[in-house]
Amino acid sequence: MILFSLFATFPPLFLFVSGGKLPEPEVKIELVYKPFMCSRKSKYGDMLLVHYDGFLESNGTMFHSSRRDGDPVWFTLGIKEVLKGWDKGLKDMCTGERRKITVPPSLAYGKEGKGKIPPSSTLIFEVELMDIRNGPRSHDSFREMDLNDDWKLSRQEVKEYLKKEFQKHGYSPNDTHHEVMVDDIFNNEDEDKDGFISAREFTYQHDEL
Ligand SMILES: [Ca+2]
Ligand SMILES: [Ca+2]
Repeated sequence: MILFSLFATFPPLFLFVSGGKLPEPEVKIELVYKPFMCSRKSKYGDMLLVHYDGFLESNGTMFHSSRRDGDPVWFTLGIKEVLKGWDKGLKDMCTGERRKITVPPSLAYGKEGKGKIPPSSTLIFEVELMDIRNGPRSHDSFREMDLNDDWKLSRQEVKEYLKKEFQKHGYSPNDTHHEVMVDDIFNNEDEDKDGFISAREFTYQHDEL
């Protein structure tokens, strides 16, 4: 249900979250580096680009490093696209800031663990925030997409937006997938099927938000 998620092409590493039902433990946040300039802080709905190293608290093993393994990762904060511990631990962060967050198992991979993560693992992440963008669901991105300011999005406007976003990430502007994506988006988002996505349809459809 995460629409306008252009960045599905940059799959987040942690899609599945299993958490406890009891009072949720907190994420411990330690500031490693705070940049002098901070014009904007991360908030729910923003898209964040991060580099991170992940360690098991138990023995210090590094189980993943985006720096070592390749590219930084884009994700949207606060929509459960990543571990709960990330949604909780990476708010109010400045571009360039570095944090160490300690995530209890219930906000990470729970009792089962996953892959390299043993059951009931507390995880430590050293995260550097590289960039913040308007999230797909923000008021700001709606205004940005609505080129003629009529408070609804036409197919053309959505297509323009996709083109722009893909170009930013180095894709060809003539990618034929755009048509398909626009179809998909309208199938899901245009609830009353009037051929436009209204501000309301855009903003409120998703239960996750
Ligand atoms: Ca419009
Ligand atoms: Ca509509």
